[in-house]
Amino acid sequence: MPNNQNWDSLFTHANIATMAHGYGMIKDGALAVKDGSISWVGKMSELQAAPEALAKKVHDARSIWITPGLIDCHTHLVYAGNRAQEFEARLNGKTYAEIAAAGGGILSTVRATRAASEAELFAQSEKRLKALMAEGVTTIEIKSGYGLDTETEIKMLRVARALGKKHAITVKTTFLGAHALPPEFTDKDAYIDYICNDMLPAIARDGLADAVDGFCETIGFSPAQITKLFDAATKLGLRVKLHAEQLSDQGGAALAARYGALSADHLEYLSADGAKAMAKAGTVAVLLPAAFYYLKETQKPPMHLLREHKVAMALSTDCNPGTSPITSLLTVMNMGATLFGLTPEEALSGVTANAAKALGIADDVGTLEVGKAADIALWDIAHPAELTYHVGYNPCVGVMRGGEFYL
Ligand code: DI6
Ligand code: FE
Repeated sequence: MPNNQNWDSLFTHANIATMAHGYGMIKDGALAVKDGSISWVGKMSELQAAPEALAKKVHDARSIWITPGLIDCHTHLVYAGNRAQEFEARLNGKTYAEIAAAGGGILSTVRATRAASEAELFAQSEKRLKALMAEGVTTIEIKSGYGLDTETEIKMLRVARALGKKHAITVKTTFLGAHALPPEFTDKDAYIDYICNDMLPAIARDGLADAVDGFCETIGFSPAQITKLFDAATKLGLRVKLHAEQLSDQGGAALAARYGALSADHLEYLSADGAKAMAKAGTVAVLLPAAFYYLKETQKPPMHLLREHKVAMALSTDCNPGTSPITSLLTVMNMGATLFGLTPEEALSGVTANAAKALGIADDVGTLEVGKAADIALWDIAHPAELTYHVGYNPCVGVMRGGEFYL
């Protein structure tokens, strides 16, 4: 593409990891932005005129690295309260089952989330969002699932949408009514019917959910119940995804694949058949090493199967108050490497190109290619592997989202 256009801004002398096919490195590169989109990317030596003649604003990146803005594609970021005391009780010897029997666990977050006003819920969730954004996150998925009644599920999704309106971040929302059985129900089938006939139509009517998720597990919902949920979602034109094979092999990944799911998430107990089905359907594997870490799990996702069948792998925080109270996607990249064996290149693909695929927005974001949104993160690092290498150190020195500069 000729580069004699009238660009809005131009980064010069940058090291660029486009993330189109692995790192897609361009050393001493340039990246141009026009009307909120990437309008040119290449080597400095390919620029056809002096930078000042090509763009209104020129930013000399002085060897800073540029990557796509990071994408956190699986979070339960919107909730009220926290479960630090439950965490402490577990370290003092109480089991998760004992805590749940005493009214703790997911249901304690449900109580707090139901009791919180929309403004309180927004304020508490916003703090977590800001922590993620400080590390270059420009797109986030946020699930409901701590309301478990129509009113509170809607409140959560409205808060998620409002966070995206106020802040320089794209928010994709997911309806997770099928997260746990609410206290008003004793029968899981009856609750699934309530979701399909009441909650889901109301949420779809208001355009509050971009996708539908469920928790397929013995302590969650059965494959037959998830099938009902997916039928209802599909009828309403909503894409699906699934918490699958986290604690046992329920055949959830293959079920998700049959419905053309965007992703199947967790996958510690994924079978070879599940991996094959995902590969065939183009369903992304979303790996959540922080939940694995907090739960002190020992069974790792079968990386060899995912690689053998070429299933795209994404990485995400699973930010939630019970099993993954973490707001650092960079730390999750490190955990993906140290706990699951992802290479730093796979880890970075997992929070950019493949995370975009997991959200069905790979045409818009996830790589630095002409025509995609100018969502970019700037890093004071010498090599992109550093993003996976450090823990507790944030080298993010700037963020551009949709062509606007932040930080
Ligand atoms: N799997 C999990 O690990 C979390 N939800 C899910 O479906 C747990 C959420 C919580 O304990 O609050
Ligand atoms: Fe989750």
